[in-house]
Amino acid sequence: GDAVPPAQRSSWISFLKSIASFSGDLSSMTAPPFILSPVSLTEFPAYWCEHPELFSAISDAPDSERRAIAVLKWFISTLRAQYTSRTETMGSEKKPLNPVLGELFYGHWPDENGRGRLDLLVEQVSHHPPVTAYCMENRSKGLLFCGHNGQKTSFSGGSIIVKQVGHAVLKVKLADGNTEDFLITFPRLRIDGLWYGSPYIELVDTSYIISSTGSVCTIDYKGKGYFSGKSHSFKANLSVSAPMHATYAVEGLWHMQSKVAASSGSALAKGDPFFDATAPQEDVTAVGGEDNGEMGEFETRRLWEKVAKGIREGDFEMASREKTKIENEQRQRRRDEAAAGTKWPLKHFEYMPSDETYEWLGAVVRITPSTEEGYRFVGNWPASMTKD
Ligand code: 0T9
Repeated sequence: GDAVPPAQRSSWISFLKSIASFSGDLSSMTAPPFILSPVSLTEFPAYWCEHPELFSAISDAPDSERRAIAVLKWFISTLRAQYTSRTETMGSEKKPLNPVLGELFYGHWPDENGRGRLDLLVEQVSHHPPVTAYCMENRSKGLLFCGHNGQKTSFSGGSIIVKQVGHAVLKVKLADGNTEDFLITFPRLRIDGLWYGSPYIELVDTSYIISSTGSVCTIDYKGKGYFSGKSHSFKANLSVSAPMHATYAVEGLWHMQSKVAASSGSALAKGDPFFDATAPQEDVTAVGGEDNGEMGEFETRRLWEKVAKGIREGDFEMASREKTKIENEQRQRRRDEAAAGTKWPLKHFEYMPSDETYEWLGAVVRITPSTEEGYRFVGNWPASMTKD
């Protein structure tokens, strides 16, 4: 079926044409109303927090072999929300709001069943091109996960190909006082279904999880017609070197079930279920910054309030008027800064032209590119988030 409303057909086609003839920053292109989402990209890092109990379990693992498995399980558990949730809740992938420089998002997931409280902080660290930086911390468990994400898009065979530019590092504080670092890279996306106005994401290519104790996990993603022939298929090959050498393979569907396909170690047995993304889950509603009455003008839900309301209620005139207001205000700020010779100060991150952890751990798999910029987390958690 065709999901494009008849009155928006021609504007959808010209949108697709401009995508096809242009590669770069899609987020700033104007799209027809039916495809707009009222949610800004600064809220997307919350997908990493959808399974706080699996994140917390990383710190409970007794050795680096079981820790590598726990990290893989947590990583796989986030994919369903990251890549299928808009299609599940809104009927198709939608175009998110394009964050402004300095836009912020805070949230936390309360402590339940001993999992510890999980805090999330997000800052838009670049507007042109869009780059979002984030940090997620479970202080009581000694877990800190920080990363940044931008996108390079191109058009091929009727689909949008999105290379995620950026990476994340998970730091696990161990009982002996040492820290284990995991470099996590992101898969490539193919956005299909564009012609019919019902875009959805397929994951393709490879992503990695590489640890400072020598474990290497290579995750291959395939759509319909590969491996199992089903869409959203993956195969993960994990090799660990401590306490002993062992290899594991996990395969399945990242939005459904996966199982252990091969094992040479004792931590998992061939045939064991690995992760079930369809299993009912405990309530993981985030508590947002709006609850403590200190939401500033740059916090995403306040900044975009009227635009989001317009999109939700079908008042696209108001949405577009309010969006123009925000954009003009931004342009004015940039002009004022240029005139004053100042730069917008980031609140929580510091730009690094190259990230040592990426280079060091990425070298293990001869990662490309061999070097990447990074954003060092400088802290400054809002006072309300460090209370308990
Ligand atoms: C990091 C994620 C990312 C952000 C989104 C490509 C995309 C922007 C980036 C990569 C998250 O951890 C995971 C999920 C979805 C990604 C988005 C899907 C998408 O379509 C947008 C781009 C910018 C568009 O809006 C393209 C135009 C649109 C009409 C297609 C629906």
